[in-house]
Amino acid sequence: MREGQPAVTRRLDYAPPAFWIDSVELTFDLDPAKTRVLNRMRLRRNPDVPAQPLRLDGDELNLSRVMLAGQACSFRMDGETLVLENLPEGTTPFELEIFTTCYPEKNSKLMGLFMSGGDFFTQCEAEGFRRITYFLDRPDVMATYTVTLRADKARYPVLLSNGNLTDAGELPEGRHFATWHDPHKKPSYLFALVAGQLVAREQRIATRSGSEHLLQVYVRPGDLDKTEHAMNSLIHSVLWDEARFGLPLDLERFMVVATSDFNAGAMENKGLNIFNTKYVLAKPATATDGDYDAIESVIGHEYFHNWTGNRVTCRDWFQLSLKEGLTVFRDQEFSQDLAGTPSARAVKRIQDVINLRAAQFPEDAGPMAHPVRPDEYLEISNFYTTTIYEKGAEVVRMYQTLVGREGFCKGMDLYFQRHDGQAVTCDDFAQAMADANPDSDLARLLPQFKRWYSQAGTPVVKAEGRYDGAARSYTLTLSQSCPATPGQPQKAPFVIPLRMGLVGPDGRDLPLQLEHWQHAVEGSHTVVLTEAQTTLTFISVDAEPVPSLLRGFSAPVELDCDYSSAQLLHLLAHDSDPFNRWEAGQQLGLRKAIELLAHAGDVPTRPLNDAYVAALRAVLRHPTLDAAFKELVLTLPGEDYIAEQLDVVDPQRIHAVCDAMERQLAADLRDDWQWACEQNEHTGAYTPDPVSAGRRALAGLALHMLCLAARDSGDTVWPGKAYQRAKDAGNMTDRLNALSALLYSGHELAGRALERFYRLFKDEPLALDKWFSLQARAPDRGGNVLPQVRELMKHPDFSLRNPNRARSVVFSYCHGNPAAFHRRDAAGYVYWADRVLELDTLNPQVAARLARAMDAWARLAEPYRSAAREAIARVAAQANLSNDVREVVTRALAETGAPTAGPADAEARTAPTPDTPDEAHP
Ligand code: B3K
Ligand code: ZN
Repeated sequence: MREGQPAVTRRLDYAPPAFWIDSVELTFDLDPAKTRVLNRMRLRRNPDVPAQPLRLDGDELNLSRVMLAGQACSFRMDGETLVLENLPEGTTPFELEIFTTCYPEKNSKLMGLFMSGGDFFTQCEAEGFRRITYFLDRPDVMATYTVTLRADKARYPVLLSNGNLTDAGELPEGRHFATWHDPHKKPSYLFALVAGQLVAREQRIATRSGSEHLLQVYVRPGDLDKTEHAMNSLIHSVLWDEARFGLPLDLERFMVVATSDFNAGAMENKGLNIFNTKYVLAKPATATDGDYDAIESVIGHEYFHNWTGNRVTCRDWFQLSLKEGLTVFRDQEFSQDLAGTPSARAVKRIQDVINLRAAQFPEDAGPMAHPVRPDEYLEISNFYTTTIYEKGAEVVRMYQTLVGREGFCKGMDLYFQRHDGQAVTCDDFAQAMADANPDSDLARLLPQFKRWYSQAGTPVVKAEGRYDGAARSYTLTLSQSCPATPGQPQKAPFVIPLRMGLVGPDGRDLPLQLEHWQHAVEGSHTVVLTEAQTTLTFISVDAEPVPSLLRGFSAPVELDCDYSSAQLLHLLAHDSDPFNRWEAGQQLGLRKAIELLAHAGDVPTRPLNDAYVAALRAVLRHPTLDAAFKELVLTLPGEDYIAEQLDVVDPQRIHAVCDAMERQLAADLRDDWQWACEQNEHTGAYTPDPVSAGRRALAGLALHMLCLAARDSGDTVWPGKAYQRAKDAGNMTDRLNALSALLYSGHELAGRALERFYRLFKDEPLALDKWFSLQARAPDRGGNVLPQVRELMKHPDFSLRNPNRARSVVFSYCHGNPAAFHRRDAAGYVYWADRVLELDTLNPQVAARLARAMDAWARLAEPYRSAAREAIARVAAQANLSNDVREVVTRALAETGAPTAGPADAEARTAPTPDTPDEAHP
């Protein structure tokens, strides 16, 4: 909607539909310039709703004809809505026929029916089906679909839609047709069609229950050699969902199709998943370990939606996390189960938490903060957020923590028993979990637990411990609070499962015995916090322990504990919980960064103290820890995560602090990096398994550090090796790590290595995206990145219309390179505003994502803050903005943020407690 006042949709305004649609027959005459769509529906009035006209959603459609029971029928338009008033009374079903046309080749929004590489694809979630035909385009209207596709046979030999192929044949003039019938009722957002020149990797599988299925992965003809991993991931997904949750594949045929023009990562259309090529195509030469992992988890994610999303769907879009949070949780569990060893599982958990903190915590602290179940939206596409997905997954994980793995499976069983085939709410899921576990803390605390769905913001748990040697007791005081968020100044206490242990002086877990307990327990215990403040007293504690809190990141909260550096070093050396062991190292790094940021003046060249460096060396040289875990511990906290801890953010200074810390680590551990690189650089024939991927990651970090150290020492050996590696590596992970080590250390060989890379991969779009992205994320040297980004946009391989390419350049710069983007001359912001406006005319969803690069503007230090506000205001002043961008910039401008202050006043939101002089300092 671009005219008049944009309409806000509110959760509490939900009303059931006035009509049901039982079945739909769609016939498409596919033509890029003008596709004709005949829609024959059987509808009936909903007897539970007072009689009213039928209002069918539409968007940019060209209406030719409406027929009721075979007769022309009167209608009127209310904006884009088709209104039919003279329909039969009573609840007898009637047939409506609507004939429309649409223009796929003009569809740059990539919602509805669009072209990609000359082939037809669709994207209907959330509200794209209304761009294909007039419909009750809402998830609680579920119908049976029969779809006939007609098209030129030579140009579009493959014709696909949901369900089973029931008929196919020739038509006059070189055309052909295919008819598909989907036996499962579904909401319109799960409809899909694909037509084009595609080839498939096929695999027949038999599941545990003995049923047979055909799995297909469709790609463009040259890409078949990059589909093996996607197929393997799909097979693993089918087997895992059956084994872990007893959920079988309910279709004879399950198809995955890849397109290179896609707004999202993938889409779970029933039986016909459509994927961004990024999450399908991989071979060792073109895809990194990270790509292999992402393919496995996105293939899993979309497949798991078949039950959590498709069989049981959402009543309305406010319930989005019902399917997304649950399905992210399931894909995270799938990846952990596939990773196998406890260490590999912990690595996956740590990576998930890094992502949550880098993206969701800032979202919860910014203008777009919203509860896991939002209360209102202007544009639903803006609410496919990390809060709905990743925080939603943490909420689901807390159910499992509270009721146990078995209890969680029981809850899932009951959820499907009650709701299979229905469109339901987050309350229904919560109730099933509680009812299946009537004696659990969850059942007792359900109304309070559900605050996780209604209150936005990241809660803070403050912990204070006191050891009483005489009484042999340890008292832990835990207080929770939650910052105000837009529209929610006050928060009530959450239910917070806090997994914890007490680490003794020898590094082992002490037995845990709360004062009212008869016996002690070994290892960890989960405390369930429900009050603003809770005091726990542990007895029979023989020596002063170091508390290890929030083990495994048992709740999506920030922990504020006044650890001394010595205590953190103790946890880093010994914690039996790998997550907290890693976390202790991160907290040491974070404190040091915050301490440096609190002081004005030049950043010291050697900011880290010996004990911290020695502790990191000990991890790096550790004889039994896995390489993947070492790589995570040795990676300093990210600039975004550090910024998140501050009330006033100076991105340049944060970068300078991180740079100084990293350079010292590079220099002080030079011999150790060399050792680590040599130990891990040869991983043999490529397989994406966690052990060899971990070794490549550690070798990559070591090479990065060695090139960084070479910059200061003048050494040419390691940059030379990096160049060779960028040239000859047998897989993309090693090649890209080497190229990035050269580029990030600013070595003169970087230019040549980049040129070579381009020549090698100019015909591989996904590899080329990496080439673009690497340059847009490069360290800023004298303001050179922005001009470089502008140059990249002139490159013949650049196109703003292709979302992957736009993301690889524009997003990499605006979202992924804070020190280059936040320029004192505001040129980064001018560039951002220009691109948001330009993209908005092409693809509002992509534009709105870019618009969010300015979410944290109100906490910026001057001169960034005023310049950022001005740029946002310039976008907001544009007439005819899409609802997508309008919502993001309006919310941003409503922020007031912290009082303006220079970098010298930078203050930590959770200020570190100054260490006593005799304690170790990081
Ligand atoms: N459900 C889709 C998301 C579609 C995005 C719509 N703007 C992918 C997923 O979460 O599985
Ligand atoms: Zn999803």
